[in-house]
Amino acid sequence: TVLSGEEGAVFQSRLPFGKMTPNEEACFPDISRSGILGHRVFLNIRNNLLHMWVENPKLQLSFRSALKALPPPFDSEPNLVRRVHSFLERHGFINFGIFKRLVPIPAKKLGKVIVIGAGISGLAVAQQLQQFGMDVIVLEARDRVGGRIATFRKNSYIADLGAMVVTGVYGNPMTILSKQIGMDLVPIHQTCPLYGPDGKPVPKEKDDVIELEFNRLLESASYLSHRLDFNYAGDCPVSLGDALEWVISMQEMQAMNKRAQHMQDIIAAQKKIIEHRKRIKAVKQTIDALRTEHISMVKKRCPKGVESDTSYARQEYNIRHTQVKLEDTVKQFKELHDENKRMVSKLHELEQNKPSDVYLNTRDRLILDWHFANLEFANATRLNNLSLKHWDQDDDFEFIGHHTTVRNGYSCVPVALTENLDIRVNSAVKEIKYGPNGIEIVAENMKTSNSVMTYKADLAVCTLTLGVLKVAVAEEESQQKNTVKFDPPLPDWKRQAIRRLGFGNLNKVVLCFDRIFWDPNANLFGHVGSTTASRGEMFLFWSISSSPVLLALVAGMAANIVESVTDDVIIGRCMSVLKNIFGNTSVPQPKETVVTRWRSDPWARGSYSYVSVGSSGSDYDLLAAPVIPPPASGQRSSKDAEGLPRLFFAGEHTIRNYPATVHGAYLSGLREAGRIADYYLGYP
Ligand code: HUF
Repeated sequence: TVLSGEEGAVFQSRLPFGKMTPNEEACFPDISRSGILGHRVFLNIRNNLLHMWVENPKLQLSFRSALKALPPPFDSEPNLVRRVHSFLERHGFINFGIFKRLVPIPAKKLGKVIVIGAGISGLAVAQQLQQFGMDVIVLEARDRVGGRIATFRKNSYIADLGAMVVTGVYGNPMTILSKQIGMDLVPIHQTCPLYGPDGKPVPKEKDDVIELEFNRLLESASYLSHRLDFNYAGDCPVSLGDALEWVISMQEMQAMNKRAQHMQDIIAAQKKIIEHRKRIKAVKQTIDALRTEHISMVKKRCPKGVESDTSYARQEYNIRHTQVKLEDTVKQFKELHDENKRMVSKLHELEQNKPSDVYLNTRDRLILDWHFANLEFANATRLNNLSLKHWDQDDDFEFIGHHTTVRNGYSCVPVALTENLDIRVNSAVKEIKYGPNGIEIVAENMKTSNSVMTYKADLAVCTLTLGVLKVAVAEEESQQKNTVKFDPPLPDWKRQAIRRLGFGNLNKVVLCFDRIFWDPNANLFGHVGSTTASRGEMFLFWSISSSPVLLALVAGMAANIVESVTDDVIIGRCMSVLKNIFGNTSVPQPKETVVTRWRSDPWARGSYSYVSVGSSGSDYDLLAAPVIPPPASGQRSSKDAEGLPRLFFAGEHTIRNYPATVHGAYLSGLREAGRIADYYLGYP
């Protein structure tokens, strides 16, 4: 219920319902200072407007229609309503995406922008700036839009080669886009049966136990980092992988200690039994002696009246006394004998319940490795590359609600976002020159080789992937021929952040069959690899299409290795994994196949960013920060132009709270459009 109505709309917009954000306070200093009543009026207007937009995102929420729909008394302050409306529009809280316009975009353009890259972030920033009245051109090196959103379509087969999952519904801008665009969102059934290296199903109970252990290991690693501040080994920052292996070796040591303790317990129990048996033997000897004595006494017994009464009484007393002693000793013997039995059975029990001398046996370790592979998939890199302290710094910003896939292919989103934009595909940017008076972009036409175009504009938005930026910086430093050259070179703080933050890899193998031979009710199934090193190789299969298509994931170390192997070999590997699970005769030859190679892709150079060892969340902020050109030497620039940023950055690697995602990239585009408008169009 919290997630519906006005409160739901505010939650969907990632804003606090009853509070102004720091950004709002900065943009509305008068309200911020005005006390509780002023705050209430502001929040009521803001929340009402958000509600109107979220309820009907297919239609522009114009200032006029908003004012008309506002309940009294909030409609009595049109000036404030106008300011709140402009604020929400500029910062991408309302009127974003694809919707029917009520107010036409002004014909007179307010400045010229080049957007580099037609991925989701480039398209978002271009759409926003165009509706703010700027003149926008998008330059894209590929022959298509979408970048790392890429859908394979052939006959009835559909498969996403890049982004595939909309991770969470509430707060996700993709939820609004899905209402505007025909996105066929289908929730994923998260249950994932596992098959062992031998192809046999891993029992659910076993899988649950190992998953619990996996979570415990992660908790221990987090404890090491956040409670014990074990984040450096000497001068070197520690990786998540190091910490996990360290905790595992501690567990192994503990297992060995437990086993040693157990052996000692057995030896102690055996010693006790030996001592006990000695006592039994002694008691037995006492019994024998007493019995002999008693028999001899009885044999020598004189009848009454032969001796004196006193002697007779002593004789009878001695016989009786010996008999009692004998009976007591026999009783003691029996007790000792019973105790011996108890001790022996305890020893047997101990011997039979030997603790394992290893923390995990080979099979269990491989199942644990499967979970590590899954984590390597989520982070697009080996665990040894992830910063122990910061790898999950964005966890608190995960959206709630189910995860969905886009059944009609994710590319429907970037394609829809091209509406009314001037996009030049096949235009590979080679040079980005920026100065106090504007920018100049040199782009090569990929279709007609050697044909070069120069574009001039007031500013540029660079959405080149972090992988491409890394290559550009490395080439610049080694003075190699540049893929993309920045002129002047990017400032040192930017270059260092580019170097520090990680850019990972993840690959997919698409297999299109003529029939389904797997469980049609499961969206996922896992395959446990036969070695730790190969744990990421086809470790997970997805079945999310309405046609018989399987998607195999190649993550971690295997993601890079696979890129140097031919398609035939990779498909062959997939087929042998599937035949191992479903049987030779059940698995037909695929009709179509695709293998991705995101690291080798010159326009991506990897899959998505991660917080590498030595990096932190603040590197995302540095990557987002615009660049102000150094003052031009010898060139004249107007006073106003000096100190004005000309180079802006968007993309999944520039958004600290939502990195490595489509929604993050999209939000980074909205953010930059707001920032550019604030600089170039003034405050609303
Ligand atoms: O690469 P982009 O799409 O980056 P983005 O906008 O930050 O979105 O756009 C950059 C553009 C491209 O179009 C390039 O061709 C172009 O710049 N370009 C140039 C150029 N060099 C490059 N243009 C002109 N001149 C030049 N010189 C790979 C991947 C990603 C995800 C998943 C799986 C795989 C295999 C599943 C997944 C997911 C998500 C998911 C990440 C997003 C990415 C976003 C970036 N996923 N995200 N759910 N991603 O695991 O939300 O399931 O794809 O963050 O698309």
